[in-house]
Amino acid sequence: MENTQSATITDEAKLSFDRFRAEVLKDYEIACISRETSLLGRKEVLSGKAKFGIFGDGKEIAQIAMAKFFQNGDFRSGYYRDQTFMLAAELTTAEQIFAQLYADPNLSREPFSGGRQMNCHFATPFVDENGEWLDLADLKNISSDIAPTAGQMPRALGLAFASKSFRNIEQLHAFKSLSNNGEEVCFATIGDASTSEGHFWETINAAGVLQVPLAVFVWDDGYGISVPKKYQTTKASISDALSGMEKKADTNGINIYKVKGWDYAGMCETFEEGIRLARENHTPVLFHVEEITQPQGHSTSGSHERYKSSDRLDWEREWDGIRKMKEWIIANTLAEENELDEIADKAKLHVKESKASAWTNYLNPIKEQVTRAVDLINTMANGLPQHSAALQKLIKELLANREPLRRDVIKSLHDALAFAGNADIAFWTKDYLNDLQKENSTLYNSKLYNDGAKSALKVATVNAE
Ligand SMILES: Cc1ncc(C[n+]2csc(CCOP(=O)(O)OP(=O)(O)O)c2C)c(N)n1
Ligand SMILES: [Mg+2]
Repeated sequence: MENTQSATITDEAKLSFDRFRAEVLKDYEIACISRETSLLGRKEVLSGKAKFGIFGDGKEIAQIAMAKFFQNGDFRSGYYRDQTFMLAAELTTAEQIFAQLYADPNLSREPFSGGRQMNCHFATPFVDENGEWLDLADLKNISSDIAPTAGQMPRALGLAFASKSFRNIEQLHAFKSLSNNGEEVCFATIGDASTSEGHFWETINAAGVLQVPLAVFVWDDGYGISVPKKYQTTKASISDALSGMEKKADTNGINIYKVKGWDYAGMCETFEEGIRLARENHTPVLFHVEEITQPQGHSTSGSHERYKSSDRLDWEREWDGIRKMKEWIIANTLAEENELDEIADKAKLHVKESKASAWTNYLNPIKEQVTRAVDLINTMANGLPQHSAALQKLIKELLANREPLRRDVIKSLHDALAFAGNADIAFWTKDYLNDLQKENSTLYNSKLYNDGAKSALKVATVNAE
């Protein structure tokens, strides 16, 4: 009898160890996928396939830990660094990140904004196509990212305050699809430099007074673009600067934790506690995630080698979160180096394939336009011998462009028509140019506002009497 019991305990212990190990290795894989996405993403911009890129390299491990506590019904109100969180929460794929980088207007490939937003600006829908609320209490929700830094803070406060209202106001208890008795937490993310903004301070103060389920993660990589934090944060530490707002047993306020951005196990433990208290008691929490890096600098518009010392660059390499996680896995005998290298290689291949597929899907419709435009210009060249050479030159140039944009097709058609004047043979070219202009306008200019049945723009006017 005794033997059977101990065998069962051993089996269970082994099972739970296997599950733990699998989860850690999966996390390591996500970190590698995210990093490779950042590295290849930057290359795509620098080689001209996208206009601008901003990525989440250096923040991978912290965001994987954060995603573990993000539940259905929760909201994230964050900023452009959160690609790893999105991958870990299974709200995006590497392929979608590339589709957005290329500004693919197809919503099934770029579901966040259909190519209208800067890259790494995420969103999930809150309403269906008729403007009716989705079952938000059963979904992981992302409030649309916006470019003005710290702009995510007031809306994060509002979302957290909504949960408090759903819990405390009886008339709201009926709205089960919007809230599960206020059990939701709003996860807000912000960079160290943006904590200097008024929106941040007002939000933190209001959260401390109102006692709302808000969890703020400060990704402290020490810089706001090229400006080091000593020039913009009192005591160069946002948690020290905020310490007077810390909640004590008999006061309101916020819980404040300091963690290290490379410390996988430490962050998992600390986030678990802070988020639990926010969810259960509506005590706001701020995690000051220190010692985080940005291996490629701020964005594709600059080189951090120009403003970071070589000591700082060496330190960033040494304390890279993925490197530290790898060391931790090996030190805890969860896997050996070669297994981790295999995971990293597999991740690289996955990202390479995702990138290629996103690019092909983005380019194919444009290539079809090129074929049609070449056909039409060719017909014009045959019918207008005096302009044949010039028109053939346009065709040659368009075909030589290996990565044509919609704009290049439009330009070729436009230039071709300039030669044709009012000649009858230009009729179908004009017609096609017209169609493409309409199509492009729908692709990028529609849906900037709610254009559904409940659009504010559809409210009937009441004329003054
Ligand atoms: C309101 C506003 N001011 C300035 C900018 C330009 N800007 C974009 S990112 C950035 C630095 C942000 O640094 P930090 O908050 O530390 O975030 P990090 O990029 O380091 O993660 C600035 C100044 C902006 N987008 N919005
Ligand atoms: Mg920063």
